[in-house]
Amino acid sequence: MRVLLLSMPDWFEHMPPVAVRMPNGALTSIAGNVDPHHEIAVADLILTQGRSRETVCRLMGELKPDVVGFSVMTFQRRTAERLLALVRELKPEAKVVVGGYDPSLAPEAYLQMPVDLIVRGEGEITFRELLRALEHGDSVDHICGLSHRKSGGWIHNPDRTVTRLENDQIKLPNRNARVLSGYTLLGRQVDVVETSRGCTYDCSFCSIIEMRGRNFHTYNFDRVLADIRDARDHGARTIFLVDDNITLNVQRFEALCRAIIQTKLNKIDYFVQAMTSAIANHGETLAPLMRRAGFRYVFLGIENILESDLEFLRAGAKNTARENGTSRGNATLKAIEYLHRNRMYVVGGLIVGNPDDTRESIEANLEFARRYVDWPYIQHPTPYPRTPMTKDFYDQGLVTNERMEEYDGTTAVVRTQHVSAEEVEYQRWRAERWMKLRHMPAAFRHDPWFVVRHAPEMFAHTFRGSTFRSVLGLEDSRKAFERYKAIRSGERDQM
Ligand code: B12
Ligand code: SF4
Repeated sequence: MRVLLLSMPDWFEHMPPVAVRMPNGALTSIAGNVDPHHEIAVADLILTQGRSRETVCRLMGELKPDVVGFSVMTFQRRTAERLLALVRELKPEAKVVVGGYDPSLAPEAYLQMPVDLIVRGEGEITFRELLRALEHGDSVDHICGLSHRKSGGWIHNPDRTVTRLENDQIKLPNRNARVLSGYTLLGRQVDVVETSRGCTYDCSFCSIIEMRGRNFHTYNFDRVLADIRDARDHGARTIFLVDDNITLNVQRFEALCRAIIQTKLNKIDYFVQAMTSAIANHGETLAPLMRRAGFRYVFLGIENILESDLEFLRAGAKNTARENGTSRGNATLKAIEYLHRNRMYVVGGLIVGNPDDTRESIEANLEFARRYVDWPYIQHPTPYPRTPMTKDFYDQGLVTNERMEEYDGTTAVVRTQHVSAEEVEYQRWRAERWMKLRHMPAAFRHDPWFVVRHAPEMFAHTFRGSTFRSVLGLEDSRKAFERYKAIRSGERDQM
C-alpha cells in the first residue's frame, strides 16, 4: 500500500522555525515498523512554513496514497482539522488515520472530523496490523489501540498494552522515508533518537501517564548506538534524545554516555531532558560523563522554585536533592552548578501562572531564570486533555480560554486566583525576551556563520511587536505586547 504520514506545521514561541525545525520521531518509527513492501513517505510539515497546503496537495498528487496518517498534538488540532478536510477533498477514498498525543487523549474531538481511524497510544504495532488488515480487506475489530467507524458509529477497540522495548519488538526508525529536508537546530542538522519510553513519576501537568501509564522501558545499547549512527549517516550533527525521562535510571544513563564515548559518537552535539534531582544527586560522576559524551544543552524540568507550586504540580519529588538518604531541599541550584561546571548549558523549564501564583511569586521565578539559566523555557500551565492538572483548573474555575490552537504552552489559557491570564503572560513575555538575547554570544561561538546570517531574523522573532520606542522605554510595553499577541494570532492562522 502507499502511505503518507504527516506531522503538523505548528510551532510555539520557544521553537521558531528560523532556529528549530525538529523531526517528528513517531512517524519514522512507525515507518520503520510496517511490513517492508509498503511504500511509505514521511513529511514533517514543520519544514514547509506557509506552504503546508501546497505541500500536502503536491505530495497527495505525486504519491497517490491509499492511507494518510496524521500525528497531532493538542495545539495543532485546528490545523490538523483543516488539513484533514483537504486530504479528504483531494482523495475521498484514501483511509485517513490520526495518532499521537491529542487523538490518543481526546479521541472524542476527532469523531466528527473526516477521519476513518484513530490510533490510540503507541503506534508501531497497531499501524502495522492496520495496514495488513486494510491490504487484505480484513476486519479491524481485533486490533488493540484502534478506534474505527462501523455502521455509522465509532467502535473503540480495547487499549493496547505498552510495548516492552527490551525484546527488540520495535525496529529502528526508517529515516529514508522522509521526503522533505531542512531539519535544523541553530544551523546544525538535527535528528531525534529514543533510548527509552515512559516515566514512573506523575507530574500533574504531563500527558505521559495518561498516555501510557507509569512504567519505564529501555532499548538495548546496540540498538541505541545503531540509531545514533543512522541519524548521523543521514546528516545529523545534533541529536535530541527524546526519552520521556532518561534520568530515571542514572546508572544506565552513565553507561550510555560511556558507550557513546567508546564508539566515538561523541562528536555529535546531544540535547536531553533531565530531572534536577538526578543531576543534583549524581552530578559528581554523571555530569563529567555527559560532557565527554557530547551533551551540550540540558533541558531541566525545574518547573517552579517555590515549594507550594511544586506541590500543585506534583513535581516536588523529582526536584529534591538527597544526601545519605535524607532530603536536602530543592535540587535545582545544585543541578545547575554541576552542569555549568562541566560546560553544559541549562535550558530552564519553568511553569508560571499556577492557581496560587501572585505577581510576586511569578516574578521570583523569572528572577531565578534571569540569574541561573542559560536559555529560558518558561511556560504557563496548560490544561491538556486528561492530565490531573486539567481537572484541578476546571474545579477551581480558572480556565479562561478553550481555543485549543492557543494551548501551546506560552499562551496563558488559565488565570491564577490572584492574577489574570493576560497579566501572567505579559509578565513572562516581557522578561523572557531579554533573557534569550543573553545566549546569543554562546550560540555565536558555536555556530558563528548561522548566527551571523540569522541573527536579525531571530532578533525580529524574539522582539516581534516591539518598536525602537518600546525598547527604549518611550512607549508602554503593554502596547508592544498587544501587537505581539496580534502577530502571534496571525502566525497561527497561517499554519
Ligand atoms: C521530544 C518532545 C518534544 C521535542 C520534539 C518534538 C517533535 N518534533 O516530535 C520538542 C522539544 C521540540 C517538543 C516541543 C514541544 N512539545 Co513536546 N514532547 C516531547 C516528548 C518528551 C517526547 C515525544 C516523542 O518524540 N516521543 C517518542 C515518539 C516515538 O513517541 P510519541 O510521540 O508518543 O509517538 C507514538 C504515539 O503517540 C503514536 N503516534 C504519534 N503520532 C502518530 C501518528 C500516527 C499516524 C500513528 C498511527 C501513531 C502516532 O505512535 C508513536 C510511536 O509509538 C513528549 C512527552 C513528554 N514526556 O514530555 C512531549 C510532548 C509530546 N510535547 C508536548 C508539547 C505540548 C510540546 C510543545 C507545545 C511545548 C510545550 N508547551 O510543552 C512544543 C511544540 C513543538 C513545536 N512544534 O513547536 C506535549 C503534548 C501534549 C498534548 N496533549 O498535545 C507532550 C506530551 C509533553 C507534555 N506536556 O505532556 N517536544
Ligand atoms: S518527570 Fe517528566 S516525564 Fe515524568 S511525569 Fe514528570 S514531567 Fe512527565
